[in-house]
Amino acid sequence: MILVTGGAGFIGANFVLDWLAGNDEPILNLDLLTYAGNLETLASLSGDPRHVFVQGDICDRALVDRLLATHRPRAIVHFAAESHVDRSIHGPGDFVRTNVEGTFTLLEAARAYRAGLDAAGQDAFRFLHISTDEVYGSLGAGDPAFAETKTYEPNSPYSASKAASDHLVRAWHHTYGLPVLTTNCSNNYGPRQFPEKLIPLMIVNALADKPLPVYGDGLNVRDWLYVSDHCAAIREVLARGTPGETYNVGGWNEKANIDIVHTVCALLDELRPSAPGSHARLIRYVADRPGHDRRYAIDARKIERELGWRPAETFESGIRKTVQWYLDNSQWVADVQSGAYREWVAANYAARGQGT
Ligand code: NAD
Ligand code: TDX
Repeated sequence: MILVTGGAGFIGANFVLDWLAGNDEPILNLDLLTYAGNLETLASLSGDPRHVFVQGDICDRALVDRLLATHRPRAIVHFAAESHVDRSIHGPGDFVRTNVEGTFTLLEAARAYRAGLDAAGQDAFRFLHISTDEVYGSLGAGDPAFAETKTYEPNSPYSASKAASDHLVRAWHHTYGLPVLTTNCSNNYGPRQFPEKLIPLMIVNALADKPLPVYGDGLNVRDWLYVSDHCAAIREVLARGTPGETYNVGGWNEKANIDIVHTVCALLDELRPSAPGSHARLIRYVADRPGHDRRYAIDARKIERELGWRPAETFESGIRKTVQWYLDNSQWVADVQSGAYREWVAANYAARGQGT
C-alpha cells in the first residue's frame, strides 16, 4: 500500500485513478476535502477495496501516526497543499499552515514510522514530495530554463510556502536519512482541474458566455504539462529515483497566456459550433496579479536522462482532450460550481463510513 495525501484534488485524483488503472497495489488517500478536494471525481472507485479514503488533515499528527501504524504503507506520495497563487495573495495563512506545517508533520510522522520498520522496510521506504517550478522564481525572456541546480527565489506566498516545504524535505534527508524524493513540476492541465486555474476557468467561463479575464498584458509565459504525463513521471521517480535527489518535470511547452486563451477559444469554436459567435469575443484584459512572475520554463533533461521519462502528450493533443472532457462532463462542472459535490459526498460516501 502507498499513502497519498491530497488524492481528492486535481493532480492527486488523476494520480489515484491512473495508479489503480494499471496496478492493484492499494492506495490510502488522506485528504481534508477543502474547497479543492472533490470525491465526486473518484466516484468510479466507490466500493473498490483498493482505495481507502480518509477525510483528515495532514497537520493532525495523531491521525497520521494512526494511519501509518494501521496501514503500514511502503511510501508516502505527498500532494496535499493549498495550490492557488491568487488565493495565497489574499489569504496566505492557510498556505503556511498546510504547505509548511503539514509537510513538517508528515515528515516527522514518516521519520518515526520508518524507525520502527525492519532493515528491509527502512531501505525500501520512500517519501515523495510533489512541488512546483514556482520555487525557482521568475525568468527573463532569454534566461535558461530552470535546472535542478537553480537557486530558490520564490515570489508569492504560495511559492514561498512550497519552497519552505522543499527545504524541510531536503533537511530531513540530510539530517535524519529519510529517503525523500522531490519533484518540481510546471503548470499542469487536464481533466478534473478546479475552475480557478487558467485553463479550466477559461473553458468554464466561455461555456457560460462569461468574460475571459487575462491578467496584465497576457504575455506571461508558463510551461504546460498534461496531468497524466505528470502522474507517469511521479510513478517513475517513486520506482527508480535516487533518494535525496530532486527531479524537474516539464512539458517542453512554453506558451504565453493569451495564446493559451486563444487556443481554448478556437477549440470551443470548432467543438461547439452552435455558440453565438467566436468565443474569443469574451476575452477581457484585467488588472495584473500582484508580483506576477513573468516566465517559467523547465529543463527536464535530468529525469529523461536518468529515468527515461518524457511527456507522451503534445500540447495540441492534451488541450483538445481537456476541452472535450469539460464538454463531456457538464454535470461535474455544474456540481463544482454549485458546491453540490459536498452533498454528493454526504450521500454517496460518508454514509459508508471512512477507512481509518
Ligand atoms: P489542488 O488544490 O487541486 O488539490 C489539493 C488537495 O489537497 C485537495 O484535495 C485538498 O482537499 C487537499 N488538502 C488541502 N489542504 C489539506 C490538508 N491540510 N490536509 C489534507 N489535505 C489537504 O492541487 P493540485 O493542483 O492537485 O496540486 C497538487 C500538488 O501538486 C500541490 O502540492 C501543488 O503544489 C503541486 N503542483 C501543482 C501544479 C499545478 O499546476 N496544479 C504544478 C506543480 C506542482
Ligand atoms: O483568470 C486568470 N487569468 C490569467 O491571466 C487566471 C486564473 C490566471 N491567469 C494567468 C496567471 C498566470 O500567469 O495565467 C497563468 C496561469 O495561472 P494559474 O492557472 O493561476 O497558475 P500559476 O499561477 O502559474 O500556478 C500554477 O502552476 C504552478 C498552479 O496553480 C500551481 O499550483 C503550480 O504550482
